[in-house]
Amino acid sequence: MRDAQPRATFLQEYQPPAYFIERTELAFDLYEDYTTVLANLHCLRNADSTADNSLFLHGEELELQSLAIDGRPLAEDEYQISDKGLLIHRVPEQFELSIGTRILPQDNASLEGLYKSNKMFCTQCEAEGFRKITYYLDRPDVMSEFTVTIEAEQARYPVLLSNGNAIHEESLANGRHRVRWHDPHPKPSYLFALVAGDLHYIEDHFHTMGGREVCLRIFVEAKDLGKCQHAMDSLKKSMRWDEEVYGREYDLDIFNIVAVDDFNMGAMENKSLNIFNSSCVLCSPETTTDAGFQTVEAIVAHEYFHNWSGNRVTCRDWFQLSLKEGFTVFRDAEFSADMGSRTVKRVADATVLRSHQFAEDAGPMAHPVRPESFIEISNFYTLTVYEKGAEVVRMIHTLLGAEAFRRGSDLYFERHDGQAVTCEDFVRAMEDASGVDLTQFRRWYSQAGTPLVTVRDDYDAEAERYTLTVTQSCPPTPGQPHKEPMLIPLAMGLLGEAGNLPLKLAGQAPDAETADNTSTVLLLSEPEQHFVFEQVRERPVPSLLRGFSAPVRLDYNYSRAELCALMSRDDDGFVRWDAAQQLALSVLDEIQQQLTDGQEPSVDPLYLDACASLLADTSLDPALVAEMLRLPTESYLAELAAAEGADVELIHRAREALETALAQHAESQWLDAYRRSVVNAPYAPVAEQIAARSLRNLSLYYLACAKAQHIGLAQAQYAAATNMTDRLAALRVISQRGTQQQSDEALDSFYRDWQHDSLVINQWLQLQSAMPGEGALARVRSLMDHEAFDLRNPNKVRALVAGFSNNNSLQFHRPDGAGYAFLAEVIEQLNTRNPQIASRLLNPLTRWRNYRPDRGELMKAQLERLAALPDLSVDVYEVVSKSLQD
Ligand code: B3K
Ligand code: ZN
Repeated sequence: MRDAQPRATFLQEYQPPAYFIERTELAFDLYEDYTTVLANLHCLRNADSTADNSLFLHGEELELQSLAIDGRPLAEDEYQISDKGLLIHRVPEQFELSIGTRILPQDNASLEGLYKSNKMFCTQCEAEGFRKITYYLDRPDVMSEFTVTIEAEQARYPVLLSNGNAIHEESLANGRHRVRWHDPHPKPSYLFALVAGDLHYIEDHFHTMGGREVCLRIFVEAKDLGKCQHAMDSLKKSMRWDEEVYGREYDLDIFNIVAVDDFNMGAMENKSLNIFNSSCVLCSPETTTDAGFQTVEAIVAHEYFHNWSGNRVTCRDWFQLSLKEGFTVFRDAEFSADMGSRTVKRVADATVLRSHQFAEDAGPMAHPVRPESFIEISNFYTLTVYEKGAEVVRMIHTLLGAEAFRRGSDLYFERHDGQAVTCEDFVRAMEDASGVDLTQFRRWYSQAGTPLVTVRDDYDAEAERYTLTVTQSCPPTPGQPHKEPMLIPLAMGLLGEAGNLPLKLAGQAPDAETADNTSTVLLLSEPEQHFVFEQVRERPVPSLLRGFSAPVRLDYNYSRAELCALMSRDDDGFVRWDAAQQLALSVLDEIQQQLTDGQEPSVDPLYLDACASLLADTSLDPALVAEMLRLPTESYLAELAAAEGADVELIHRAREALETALAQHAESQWLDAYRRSVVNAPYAPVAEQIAARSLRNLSLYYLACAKAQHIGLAQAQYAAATNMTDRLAALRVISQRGTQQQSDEALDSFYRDWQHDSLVINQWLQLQSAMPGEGALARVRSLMDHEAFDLRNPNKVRALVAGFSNNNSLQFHRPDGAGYAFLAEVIEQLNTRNPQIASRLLNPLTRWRNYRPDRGELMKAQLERLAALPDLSVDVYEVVSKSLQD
């Protein structure tokens, strides 16, 4: 148990800063065994503040070496140091504060603040990492103009980078050199960055719409220079797209990206010096899958878009995190939709929402998009803040329409440029520009939990009237027992025998919006509402929540025949996909029941035939077909079964039975799809090729499920593959469905071929973490001792450890609890070294209440064991203690 319980911070307690730091001058001296930082801070009292004239600066793990105000060194009784920071008892109205500190980047395993990754120095300051570099007002509403001088040994660190423009460079006599950077845009400390290393770059240029010539560089280790082109292309596309869609132009002459191997998340939007996890920037057809290429494009775009939504307009405090993250995720999702297939992107995002964010909303860490309190802000970089936050912005877009939304975003950027603002400021700009009242809509920011929308219908054939009765409710979440109704945009249509029907809502004048349209958006605002459609000549099938128009659970009692109709004929791609998923869920339910009753499972031929005809329909987008035929994951099925206590073995057996039935029933169609979706053109990560490969590789998987002899196809594909998408897909099939010998041989040969490439080997680790069979845990444990594994590297931990606990449901939930004990062991090892990663790994254990009591108790026991650790990090403490709360 920790000695002292960490304290929560509350949104309600927000106070403006008592002092501002108008200019920040930093001088870094980098050495192998320590680094010195000299900070000159030009401080000014905030005239609006009523606080006293003491000054508290955040600071952690720093060794103070000097402290002076306006050149006068402070005596020891003039200040006080704690493990949280530095308190100076009295300061003037305006002064220059000089602070000398010494830090140890080479020992910093938390990957927060200044640290070393391989041989380079780099930084990660969001959210509160800057305080590990120097004493500072490390809060986003203190914005300062930075000048940064970096000095280091020239041979080891020929490249020295920071934000803004390089304004001075000099070689020093002792083999060292010095570079000075100046960033003209005032920014909060979380956007500060520094990089020093032996780096090489590719360079390109971008002409902005206003005529600025921007020099674009991507810095990597020399061996990776050949893997930067896709990121560069993505950057240029993002810059153009932001000009075209949002009218946002880049505002400096330089934009740099640096790839770093040891990084806690995907990337960081530091002003003009984005730092990326190398897995999110490097790619080549030989080493990277289609999904990898898409990730790079999306993350490059996301970080670039932050230049406006995050940097030019930033957050007042960390409770407002979704202001920049939700909006920027919405922006990058729209960018990806424009670059590739809109429906497939929407399906992918809805899948993440439904299988992971809904689970978060239903679990012990549930919080609103704008949280009201936190113990450790790093724990709130969540799917709720990011993905649900993006859905909230998307709903505003739906409610306002594209044009008014753009007027709203223009107003927001213009009104708040250079400011640190709140979610409320964003919503108000949207309201002011559109005239739409978003009063009730604001509850999406303050209420946690996933609303449930229940739809019932009635058709009066004589009156040709069709009535939908829609109710909404939202389950209680921690600290929020009662919820108010939300404003929910429910996009819908009606499907008839010959296609979608024209809609005529009673009481609504037939205008251009609805008269000839087959799609409309119903606004739900009450606990119960009725919507009456007239001149409906046949009993329709309702096509609901088109395009996943709101992050809600939808309940309508579809018959299987109705789901088949939607799946094969509806106009809306998302609804078609969703119908296929719901049909699979209903069939899986039935199989589980059969298994529970001790019967042989028998699969409804309606489902199998619908899948077979889908597969045979070459007029459809192959990517969407593949997504429709992919069965829900075991962990998602476990979430759905949470209310009655998920039975992992039953879920697994039912899913296997359905997979086998689908594989065998449509074997000839799978074979045909496999053959016809071959891509003969040279590899390119474009929508058409990606779609073909995705259907082809799914077909390969099902073929191997249908018959052992089809492993031969996978082996042939593995041998002939010229890109990583096809190679890895074949290896996955061999390792999951082949014999022990086939699997071992293929995995060994892959390792021999790719051991020199750490990112490729991460995919090899991840693939093995999900391998079936009772030996799975032993395999994962032994891979942790493999030369390819490194506990310090988050990518490797995620691939192997999170891969196992998230994607290998049956083996992670072994009846003896060894899977849980293993995870807790790794968390314990990382707890003090890298608390952020340790805390993230906890996620599957927080779900202990969702499982049958035998497993649930074993999971809980591991949480209790962790809770009792003497040196529990704040990060882990928060998640463990909230998970154990009644
Ligand atoms: N803003 C960063 C995330 C920082 C996470 C800090 N724990 C990346 C992004 O969302 O763009
Ligand atoms: Zn972001």
